[in-house]
Amino acid sequence: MRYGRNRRGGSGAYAGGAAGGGAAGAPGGGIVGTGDGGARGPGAGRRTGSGPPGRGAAVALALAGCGALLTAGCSSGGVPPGAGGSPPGSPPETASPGPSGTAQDPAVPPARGSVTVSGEVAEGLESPWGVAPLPGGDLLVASRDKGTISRVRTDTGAVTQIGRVPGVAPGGEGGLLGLALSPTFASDRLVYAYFTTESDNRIARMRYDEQRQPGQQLGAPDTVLRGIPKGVVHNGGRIAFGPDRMLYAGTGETGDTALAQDRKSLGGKILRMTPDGQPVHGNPEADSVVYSYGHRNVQGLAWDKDKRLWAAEFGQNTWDELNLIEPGGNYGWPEAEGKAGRAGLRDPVAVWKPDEASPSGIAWAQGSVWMAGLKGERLWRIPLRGAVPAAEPEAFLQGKYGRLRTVVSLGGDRLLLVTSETDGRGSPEAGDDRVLTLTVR
Ligand SMILES: [Ca+2]
Repeated sequence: MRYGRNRRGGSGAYAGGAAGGGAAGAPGGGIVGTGDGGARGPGAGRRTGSGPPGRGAAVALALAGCGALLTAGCSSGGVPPGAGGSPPGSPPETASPGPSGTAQDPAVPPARGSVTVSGEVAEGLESPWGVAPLPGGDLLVASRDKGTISRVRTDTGAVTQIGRVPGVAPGGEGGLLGLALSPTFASDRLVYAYFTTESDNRIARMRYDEQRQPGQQLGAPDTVLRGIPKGVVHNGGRIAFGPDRMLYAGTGETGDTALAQDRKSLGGKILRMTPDGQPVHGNPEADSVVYSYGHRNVQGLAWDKDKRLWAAEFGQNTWDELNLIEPGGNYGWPEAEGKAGRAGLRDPVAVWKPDEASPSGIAWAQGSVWMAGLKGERLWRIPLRGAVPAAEPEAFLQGKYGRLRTVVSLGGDRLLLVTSETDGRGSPEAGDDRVLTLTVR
């Protein structure tokens, strides 16, 4: 059974599309940068398929030991035996003519991957953005424009609003954005949210009380960090707890490019803070939550099995970026976009033309980073050999579900994927937006 519309008329096999490591194409092709991945060109509507899938497609999501750390990437699940480096005495790579030598190294994923859409968890969602899997398998999903959080039952597909986040002022790319569960959610029931208000972007936490009436199950927000600059565009918005149980946030420069290099500003940064919103001891600068800078608009955060932090951000006209984040690193914007090779600036690990990506969420699974493209309407797989790509990025699901906003690891080979056709830049069709489950390799 195929769950998606397939305007390209494919066979339903979700084989990878064109590789696109960013080597081709002249920069500066006159594309208007939209920060959040602008709308497709005219006439690009998806073919209406054979109707929405039955609710029988809903699947149960076992959480395989990932607990509350699943918000944007689970670093604990699915680690293959022997992962973490080449075993001593492994054959030299020259034994393999391929680019990755995967046959000899179980820690490196194959050069070519696969994606199977295994189910549809929910449909009919309005401007979904952040997703947080709950212990037991249900999901919390944020509506950017409604400012509400809903619970999705993964056994029935039922969607129930649990509450509204007070103070959300949606507009442009702003609104209720990322969600994350407290690392001690089992005892404190705290849900973290990143959202745009009338004056700023901020992070607050609310207690989720399932004993109360639906719609009134969120306690009063406790703001842990305020003063992240807001704009019509480039609000960042992804939050996630890392393997160190600290809270990370990707922010944007709001269109005021100078903020990205201003280390006193919280805009155009990756932030690292305690669960209370305080600077973490050991951050690059004392008494600052700034962890890395020189970013344009970061909406993707994930950790690999070796606890490296990866981040995706939107380029302006030329290059979207996947970066390996080092504390204190300057990632270039606005001095550089893409790979500049300039002293003092950290180059991205991989780049894409914005038409092919415009990346929002990322997740790590099975040795690869998986990156959801908005304007690109595809899921990118970036197989990794340690800190570098093991092979060219590979595209999946191209054009099948429209704009893709959020991808979350469920551990092992399973991902959640959230579409973004109702965000004002898509062409929503019956059933949009959706949450899908994927099995990947
Ligand atoms: Ca950069």
